[in-house]
Amino acid sequence: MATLALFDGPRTLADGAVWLPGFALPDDRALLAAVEQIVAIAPFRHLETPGGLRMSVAMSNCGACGWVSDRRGYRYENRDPLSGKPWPAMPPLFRSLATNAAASAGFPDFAPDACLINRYLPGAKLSLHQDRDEQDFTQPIVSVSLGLPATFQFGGLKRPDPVQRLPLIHGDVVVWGAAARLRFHGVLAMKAGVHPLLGAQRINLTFRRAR
Ligand code: MD3
Ligand code: FE
Repeated sequence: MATLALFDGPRTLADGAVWLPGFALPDDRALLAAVEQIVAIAPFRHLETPGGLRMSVAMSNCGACGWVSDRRGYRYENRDPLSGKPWPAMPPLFRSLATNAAASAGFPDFAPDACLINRYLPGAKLSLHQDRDEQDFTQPIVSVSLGLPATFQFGGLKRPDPVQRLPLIHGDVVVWGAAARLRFHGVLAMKAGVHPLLGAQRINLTFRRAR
């Protein structure tokens, strides 16, 4: 008897951007349990932008270094500024999911040292931006979406370039490398809803090689 396929193969969204619909579905419960363990040590917090605004997305990190923002700027730090302790280790499942996804998208050597964990409650958004705080832009970024659906905005290499809208749902993984690596992107304000596993939230994991 045939089983239901959870993952129907990579799809190219744009040069360098590969969408793996449902790639993380088999691991969703284990991923969520690992997030809960991480945020018990390094809680979600609303970072301040260099301009003094409070981000609507709440963030934490795991791995050797983590992304932070404050009045002094955006950067990677080896320690959680809230506790002064190293960020929680990257769980083996996170690392294997990210490296397997990257390999499926044509990046066999991806070795992430940072995982930023973004939590969106209804109303939270991420304005159009580029990810430029990493050392090596030849390394991709792998994103994993869990929970409520989001409308992702995928623009060009300049802020005013036209923006595509893409629905990202629970279990989707996208690998953003090569020509897509420095494209502007963002997330529209989250709509209210309830996801059967995560409740009224979306969690996004972004795996990066920061250093
Ligand atoms: C395209 N996060 O944390 S993931 C971020 O859903 C971020 O939380 C969003 O943008 C989120 O920086 C989007 C998708 C993503 C991540 C990095 C990219 C798309 C990207 C880098 C280059 C191009
Ligand atoms: Fe980003």
